[in-house]
Amino acid sequence: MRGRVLATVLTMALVVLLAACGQYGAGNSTSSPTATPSGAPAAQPTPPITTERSLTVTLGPGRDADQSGTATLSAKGDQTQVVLNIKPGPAGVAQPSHIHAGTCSELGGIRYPLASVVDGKSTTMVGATLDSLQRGTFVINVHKSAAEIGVYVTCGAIPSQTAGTTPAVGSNEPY
Ligand SMILES: [Cu+2]
Repeated sequence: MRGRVLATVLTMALVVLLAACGQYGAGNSTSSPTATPSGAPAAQPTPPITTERSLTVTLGPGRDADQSGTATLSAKGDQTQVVLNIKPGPAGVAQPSHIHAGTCSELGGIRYPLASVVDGKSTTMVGATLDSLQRGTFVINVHKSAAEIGVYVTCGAIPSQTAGTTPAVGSNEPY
């Protein structure tokens, strides 16, 4: 008799406990899907600068307008800093600029986007070595505005590196 009462009490206690646990669990079940950032460029730690090589590219008149100037490319470890300094366009207007494959007369696809030029200036860290930028046939091209992307205002070719006397243009293109 006494044992049965105890068993009943224990059973009820267990039920209460389970119910409490269930409620507690339900109240706390915050199923937050951990969104993994995709597509965001991984912030690369600044590598030690082993080579301080830089070169200046002359940006001539574009196909449709003339905001000529210069681009300075500086090797920064496995990145390249690209600083554009061209004739300013309309004040405050962002002018899209890119490193394109191809030549200024035959522009290819965008290889690396650059920070839009504003008031003639733009600075970008490109995730490619200066060496690799010089192994292909690349140009820097600036557009009039986002709305008038088809209007080219300045362009200049990144000089290709030549191994020995034979220009190996595009032969080592890793992309
Ligand atoms: Cu472009």
